[in-house]
Amino acid sequence: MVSYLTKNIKILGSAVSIGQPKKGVEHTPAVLKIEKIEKLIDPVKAEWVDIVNQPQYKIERLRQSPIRNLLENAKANKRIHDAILKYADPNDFFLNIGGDHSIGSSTVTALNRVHNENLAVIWIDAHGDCNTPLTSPSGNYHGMPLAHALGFFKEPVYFDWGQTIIPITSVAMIGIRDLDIEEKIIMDKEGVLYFTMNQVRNIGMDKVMGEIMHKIDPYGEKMIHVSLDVDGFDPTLFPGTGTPVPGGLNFNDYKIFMKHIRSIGERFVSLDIVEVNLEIERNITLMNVKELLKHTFH
Ligand SMILES: [Mn+2]
Repeated sequence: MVSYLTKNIKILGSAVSIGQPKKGVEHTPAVLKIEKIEKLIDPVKAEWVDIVNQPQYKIERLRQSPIRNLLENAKANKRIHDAILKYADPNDFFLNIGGDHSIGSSTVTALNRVHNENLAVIWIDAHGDCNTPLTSPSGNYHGMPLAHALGFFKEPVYFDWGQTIIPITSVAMIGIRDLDIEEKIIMDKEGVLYFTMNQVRNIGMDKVMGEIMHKIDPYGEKMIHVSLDVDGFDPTLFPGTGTPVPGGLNFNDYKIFMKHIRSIGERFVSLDIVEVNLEIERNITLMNVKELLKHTFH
């Protein structure tokens, strides 16, 4: 079987922190570029293509719309969506380095276009990211990107960059352990497939992934994107993240996860790594970002 590892790997930085209130997460692409992660991934085939910056903004303390800093979020997402359409080639592997998870709505919808609307998505996260502007307690867009990409925003959709809606049957989530009450009601009503940490511990990652692949890719023909929020992992491994929740995934879980991903070969097409905030904690987090890259690309 051909592996995704034979492809050229394009790395895009999404230097965005506008989806949540903590500064620092927007600097991660520049730091990882200085750290030369492309050499660690593949000294020959991996290269940075660009770093997309967010617009100037001042965090809206008083929420002026159901989405805090609505216009700046819209602008940042459009820039990332456009950059992916510009740089992503369906024959390459596309690695997107955030930034907070607000970029997830534009990465999955843009990559869905790149792959002829044949993309399935595995979303690793402690949170549901399925709030709508009307249910979100905080108004922070990084808690809403999956709801947006799945078309859960009712009129108005607030902003739209020509994205395609991802079908709900093509999405699964792993690592969930902190859902807001109304968010959980939406996820259950709409039928989002998600596995909580309790389920991962009870039935094991091997079985979780078996069920996920069977559900989101029953005929073995979808392209697979992984949107990896490092808060899906345990905060002892990634303390440098904005909204940590105890009791997350470990590297043994990730190895088993990657065993399933490897088995789909070249249909593993893209990965987001988001919510790495090295200004909250640097040493352990940076070391484990590199560990994560090793487990993914070697
Ligand atoms: Mn997230």
